[in-house]
Amino acid sequence: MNYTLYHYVHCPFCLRVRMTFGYLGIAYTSIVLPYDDEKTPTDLTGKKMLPILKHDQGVINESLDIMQFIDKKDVLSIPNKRFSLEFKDFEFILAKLGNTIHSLAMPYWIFTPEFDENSRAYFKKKREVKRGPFQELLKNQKSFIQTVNMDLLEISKSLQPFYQSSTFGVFDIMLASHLWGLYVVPEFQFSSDIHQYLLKVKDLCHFNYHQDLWGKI
Ligand SMILES: N[C@@H](CCC(=O)N[C@@H](CS)C(=O)NCC(=O)O)C(=O)O
Repeated sequence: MNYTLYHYVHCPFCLRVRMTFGYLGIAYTSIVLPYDDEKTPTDLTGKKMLPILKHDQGVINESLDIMQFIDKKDVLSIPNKRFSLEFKDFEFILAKLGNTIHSLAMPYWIFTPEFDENSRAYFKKKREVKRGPFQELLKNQKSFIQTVNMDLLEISKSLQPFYQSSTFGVFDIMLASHLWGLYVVPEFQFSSDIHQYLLKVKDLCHFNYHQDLWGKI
């Protein structure tokens, strides 16, 4: 099976797919799209939303559907887990955490090498509609950091050493892909237990955040 993944480097939903590919040891062609490219995703799926997986029989447009599709041997038990009560609770925690992380990281993501002048302006304009001016996000940074730290304290208690489990699983992929974005925020510092956890996940997933930008995959 040939896989082509269209993705953004900063996007946590894209990162979870990349981590899954890495964990399962499956090769794929990586295409990092500029954020202001509306045509490519719309031509593929009818909407501008990544990640998109193109495979031999068609295209898939939702991160969890993609992960489930490529996990042919059901190593991560995604179909079983994703409709459980436990999963609903986890998604709720993740949505809250992700929202604060986005407010902290977005003003910095746009200055990473993934963006050029046009895609930066496009991203900022689009995201400021929902989130408010990035200048304000930066001003409110302290309170976002406090919120994230409180949430991370709770999450730390659930690491056994993986999320609510002694073995690595899909929750770890989903959690780590959100947390990874915080490494670009200079004012934020991970506690050493969360940092060590993320390095473990990185290792298991053979994951290198910038690798796709360097074009080495
Ligand atoms: N439910 C989707 C969410 C994907 C998503 O939100 N993608 C964002 C990037 S983080 C996107 O493509 N946004 C495009 C835009 O708003 O222009 C999934 O899990 O794949």
